[in-house]
Order: sequence, then structure tokens, then C-alpha cells
Amino acid sequence: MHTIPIAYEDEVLETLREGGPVVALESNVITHGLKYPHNVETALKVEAAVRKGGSVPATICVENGTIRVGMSERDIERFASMPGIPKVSSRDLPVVLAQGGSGATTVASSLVAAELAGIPFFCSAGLGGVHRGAETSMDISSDLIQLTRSKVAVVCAGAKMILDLKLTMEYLETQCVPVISYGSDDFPAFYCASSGIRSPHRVDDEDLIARIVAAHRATGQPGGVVIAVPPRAEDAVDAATAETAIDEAIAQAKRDGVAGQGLTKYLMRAVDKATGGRTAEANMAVLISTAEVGGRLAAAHARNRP
Ligand code: PSU
Ligand code: MN
Repeated sequence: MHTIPIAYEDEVLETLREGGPVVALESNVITHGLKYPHNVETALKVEAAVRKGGSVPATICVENGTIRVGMSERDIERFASMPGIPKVSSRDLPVVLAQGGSGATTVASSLVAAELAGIPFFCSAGLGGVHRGAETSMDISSDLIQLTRSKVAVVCAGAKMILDLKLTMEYLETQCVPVISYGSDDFPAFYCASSGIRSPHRVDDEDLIARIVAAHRATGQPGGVVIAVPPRAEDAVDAATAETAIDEAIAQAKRDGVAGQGLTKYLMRAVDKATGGRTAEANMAVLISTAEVGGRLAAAHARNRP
């Protein structure tokens, strides 16, 4: 039988063997989401935040045909500063693995890796989702589809605000993905505390969230649970400012004929530019703040495990 090579960082492997808490993290946000050197600084702060929450971080990537579960500081620095590392989503993963290639994992492919590695929690700032205009472009992020397949709880600040968040929520409902907002009645909008959309459930008790994740796993249903954590007030961007920048970025993408795989990065960069870097700052801050909550939730889940 063909098996997928997985290289675990020692601490991650030891913690998993003991049934201790580990939080999986993506690497595409390091290589494509943020610019050097902010990407390195942020990735290391995200790892520190997971630890502060009481869990062990495992940043995931693909290197020379092996899935790496847990990157050292040097690995992160190397990945963050090396140009041309490809974005690897779920559908690209088998191609890159079989070719012995390398790449940065998105939310979707990180979920595949986390499940293979037996890590029940994953954390990032913003999920991919249903793009605005998807009724004609059909552009729906694989992140959402993967969420219906991989048994991994996802802690995030909602989905990226450049998306159609209403359609994203509809999609998650249709696909039976439980969505819980932590500390808010609303589904957050990544840069902003609220998307204006009510969340189907609000739970403020972290032990209860851990029990919900355990209950979902026990039902035998495939897929994960979304735990949406709003950005802290001091990190959030004013919604009107963000919306204006997003509208302009989408118009610009149309003019430049940008669509498909590179669209998310293009829009995020254009919005950052239009807001004078405010959204990039919020992106970094929210990655860190959600990681700490993710670390606490994974720790609560491991404590409650029978
Ligand atoms: N660009 C960014 N930040 C990100 C991403 C891209 O500026 O975080 C990412 C995440 O890795 C997410 C992926 O999983 O984009 C979704 O891409 P798409 O919308 O193409 O499915
Ligand atoms: Mn897409």
C-alpha cells in the first residue's frame, strides 16, 4: 500500500502520543498572505499564542514530497523568505506529494494533513468561502468543501471579508457544518467584529465548546466544526472603510482580469494597499488572537477526552 510520508516535529509527535493538545496551522498565510519579514514575525507569534493557550503548535507544509507536521523556527524563516513556493490546496496535494515537490498549505490542505496526523484542532484567521459573484464565476473556496470532509475543528475569525459572507454561511448550513460564534451573537467578518449575519449558535463557555466538538466527533458525521472568534475591538477595522476598499479591489480585479487561484491573494493585497496597511495589521493581529483561543479550546478538548 502507498503511504503518505509525514515528518513530525519531535514535540508534536510526543504530545500526540500522550493524547495532549496540538493545534494545526497553515503555511499559505505565511508565504502568500503576508509579506516578509512580517510573515515570519507573525507566524512565530501565532505559535507562541497557541502555547500561551496551553497547546503545542504544528505549522504544516509540504517539503520534498513529505507532509511536515510542525515546523521549526528555522523552517518557518526559510519558507517565509523563499520566493516562489506554490500555494497547495487539497486538489494539488497528491500531485505535489507524488512529484516530491514543496508547497505552502491552505486551510483546505492543512485540514487533510491535520486529519492524517490525528490533530483534532486547526486555527487560522479567515477561511476561504463563496466569492462575491460566485453565481456566475462558481468560485467557491476548497476550504469550505474540505470542512465537510475532514474531521477537524476550525477556530477562525470567520471567513475573509472579501467574500460573500451571506452565501458562505448558506453554504455551511447546506453542507451540515456546525457553526458556533464565541463571545458574539454574530458571525465575524475577519477584519471586523460582525458580518451583520447572526450566527446559528453563540457559546461563550470554552469547556462547552470543547464538549460540542467531542459530541460532533461522536456522532460519526464527517467534517468539522467552525468556531468563529471575532477580532478584538482594538484590532478590528472600521466596516465602512473595509467595504469601500473591498469594492474597489473587486472592480480592479475585474479590470485586470484576475480570477481563480490567485484571486484571494490579489484582493487581499489590494485591500491592504487601499487601507494603508490597516487590514494587513488586522490580519496579523487576528491570526494571533484566534490562535490563543484555539490553543485554549484544544487544551480543553484534550482535558475532557475520556
Ligand atoms: N491570501 C491571503 N491570505 C490568506 C490566503 C490567501 O492573503 O490567508 C489563503 C488561505 O490559505 C486560505 C486560502 O486557505 O487563501 C483560500 O484560497 P482560495 O480562496 O483560493 O480557496
Ligand atoms: Mn477559488
